[in-house]
Parts: sequence; C-alpha cells; structure tokens
Amino acid sequence: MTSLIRGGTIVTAEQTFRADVLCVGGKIAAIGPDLEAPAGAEIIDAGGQYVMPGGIDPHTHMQLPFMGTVASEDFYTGTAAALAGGTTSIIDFVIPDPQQSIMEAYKTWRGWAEKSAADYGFHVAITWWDDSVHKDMGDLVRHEGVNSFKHFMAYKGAIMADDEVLYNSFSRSLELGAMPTVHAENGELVFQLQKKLLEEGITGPEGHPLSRPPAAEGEAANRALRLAEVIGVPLYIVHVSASDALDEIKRARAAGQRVYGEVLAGHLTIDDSVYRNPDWDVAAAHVMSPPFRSPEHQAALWKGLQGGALHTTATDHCCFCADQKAMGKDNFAQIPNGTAGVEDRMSVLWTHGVGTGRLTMNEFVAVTSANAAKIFNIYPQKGSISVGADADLVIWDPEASKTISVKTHHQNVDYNIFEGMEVTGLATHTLSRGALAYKDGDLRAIKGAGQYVKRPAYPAAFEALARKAAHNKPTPVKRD
Ligand code: DUC
Ligand code: ZN
Ligand code: ZN
Repeated sequence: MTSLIRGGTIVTAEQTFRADVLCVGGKIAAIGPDLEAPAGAEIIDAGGQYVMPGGIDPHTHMQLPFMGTVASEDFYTGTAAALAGGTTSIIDFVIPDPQQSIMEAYKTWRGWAEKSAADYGFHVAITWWDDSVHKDMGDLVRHEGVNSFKHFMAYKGAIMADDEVLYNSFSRSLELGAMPTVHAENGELVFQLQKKLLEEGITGPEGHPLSRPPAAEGEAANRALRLAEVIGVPLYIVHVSASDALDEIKRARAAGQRVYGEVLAGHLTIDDSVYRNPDWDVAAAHVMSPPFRSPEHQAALWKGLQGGALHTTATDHCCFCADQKAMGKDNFAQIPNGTAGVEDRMSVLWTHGVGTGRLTMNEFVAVTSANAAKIFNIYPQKGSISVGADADLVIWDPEASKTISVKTHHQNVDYNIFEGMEVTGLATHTLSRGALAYKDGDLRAIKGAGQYVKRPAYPAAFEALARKAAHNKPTPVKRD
C-alpha cells in the first residue's frame, strides 16, 4: 500500500516544516518538498493542515475484568475509537489475579487483543510474588517485548502490591532493564476511609473522592519514589492527579532521580464537583481512581506538564456503562472504577493545551506521542515522522471544531466525561501503518489490523544506573 500526503506542515516534537510524506508498505519511505507520487499511490491532500505522529495512549484498559464486571470496550471497539481521534497506538495492561501465572495472564490478554484495529503493547502488572513471577518477568522482557511492569498500590484485597512485592519487582526490573510503573494511592488508607465513610452513612459517589484524598496519593508516590531511589531503578508514575504526588516527583527529579510522570486528559480538565451532581448516574459515571480533583490540583498539573515534571498524557480508558456502575448503588466503594477518553484525548489536549497557549504544537506532539515512545523504548518507530518509522500519522485541522458527545462518539460506553465540551483541533485523517483508518468522519478501522509492538529493554538508561551503582558500591571494612 502506497500513499502520499501532500501539502501539509509536519509537526514533530522537535520541529515544524513544510513537506510531503510518502508511505510505502506501512513505513515512511520519504519526506520532502514536492515528492513524486508513485504509480497507484493514494494522494491525501493535507493543505492547510498539520501532519503529526499518531497519538500514543500509554494507559488503557480494554475489556478489563475488574470489580466484578468487565469493561465494555473491547480491543476492537476501543482501538477503532482511538483511530477516530488520531491515536494510533495504545499500551494496555495485563493484570493477573493474585496467584495467577503472569505468563498465562499475558497470553490471555494477547489473545483478546488480536482483534485490535490499531497497534498495541502491554505493561504487565505484578500483583503477587514468588519464584515463578521472578522467572516470568525475565521471559516477558527477553522474549515477549514487555519492558514495563505495573504495580497497583491501591485495591487492597484484590490486586494491591505491598512493599515486599514492590521491593522484589523493582529490583527484578532493574536487573532486566525494565521500567517499573505505579498507580500511587495508599491502599490501606483508602480501605479504612471507605469503611469509615460508609459507617457514617455516606454511601453515594460523593464518598469516592473523600476516601481517596490527595495525601493518599502523595504518600504512595513518595514511598514508591523512595524505594526506587534506594534500589536505583527509574520509575514511571501513572495518572498523577494531585499536587501532593507531583511535588514528590519534582523533589525526586531535583535530587537526580530518573522519574517520569503521566497525567490524564480528564484530570487536567474535569474537577471534583462532578461527584456532588444530584443525578447519581452522572456522579457515578465519573468514578475512577484516582478521582477528579479540585481546580488547584488541575492548575498544578498543567504547570507540571509545561514545566517538564510530567511527560506523557493518557486516558486510563476503562469503560463501564450505567448498568455496571449501578453495582455500587448502595455503596460507592463497589462502583466499578473507570472512565473513557481514548477518542477525545488529542482534541481535548490541543484545545486546552495548544489553544490556550500552555503548550506549543511541538510540545503537544511530545506529550501525546514522542515522550511515551521514548520512555517505553519504541522511538523512533513510533512517535516520530522519520524515514523508516511506522506510517502512523494524523492529519490535523487546527480550525475544525466539534462538541464532544456520547451521541456522536465511537466509544462503546453510554457516557462521555467530556460531554458538551467544545473542542477546536480535530483529526481529519488517521493513518495506521500507512492505511487510512479514518477520513473526515468515515471510520474505516479493520478488526485485527493492529499489530503487537515489541518493546525492548532499555540499555542506555540502565547502563548509566549500573555504572552509578558500581561506582557507589559499598566495600566491607577490613578488620584484623
Ligand atoms: N483506575 C480506574 O479508574 N480504573 C481502572 C484501574 C484504575 O486504576
Ligand atoms: Zn490506576
Ligand atoms: Zn489504569
């Protein structure tokens, strides 16, 4: 398949320039002014528009079995919706049950993901520890292209990783050259606060943020950072939602720690007033963890993204419909946690980031694709516009507008947290490995066309750490 994108302005994380892009066999074959169209090439007119790397959402949960139900969006519907919004790759999560073989869980998720319409990879959650987990982590890194492991510090009694698991898994990640990541919330504190609030008669969704205060996030972020500091491993903190956690990241970075922060489009633009909505269904539709925060936290998150303490933007796309949310009608702690967003992330960030002057276009590309590709070691195959890279591209009309609505979105969920938001800046065309998957409202996603993206271990970052560890190696005191 050959296509030529003509007349656009290329925007990457590094530069902005006028050029055509020729895509052959799923790869970018040439970039330059006035390229000749090979015979049979599809010509795509990008005049007046930007051509950017397709978005990478490094945090989604398609068809996740969670809290007694299964997320409504599967790998096909979810990646199709992503393509409609200009996102061409996701990194989802394998989440084994405690005591379940992590290799077996990985194979199950790989099977589910075969129907993906866009490219995908997996972080693998470490929810328990024994020798088999130690071995499987090695096999996943060496043979399966997994270079990141996730740790839930919340969800006590289910998938929560305690400090022993964190210590073992972080240490093993360092040995393997893999990135540990954490969902930072103090699970014991959340559990105790849920109990207390329910005893006090607070059973509705307004109890959700009260049971998950910013301090619970700050404590867990600090604990994970301090463990990573002592072990000497880098750390990636997912969905930073509170200034309490952001401040810990800033402190660690100022002290020379290699730490990366992710922020969600939802946390940047939606505040915690949603939980006091008189309509139970609307309030419950916003139940996700960590919860939406007050405007002061949102302002801090934007500054973190602008100032370089936060590096990637994601959605934590995890869809539950109203009948699933109703499982927690009498107890907020049983409302399945999760909200959608994979389709809207790019437009929301363009509108509230580039449109407000908070981000340059190049910074937009950095935080929506290039940084995730670099951190998870798939750059420049993904996140760049360069010869030899995958032809995952979005053609972006900065003037096009729409009002986000559940009535028009492609996501398989009956609520949209961005409902009614006016966005300016939309994908007009999305190319996935050179194939036109979305064109002016026409979604042409193909079930099974997405490919698994192997992510190799990180030589450079870890070699530096190994040198540092060797340099600082303690020596025993010689005594007679
Ligand atoms: N948070 C959510 O809201 N849903 C899935 C898992 C998570 O950590
Ligand atoms: Zn999480
Ligand atoms: Zn998540």
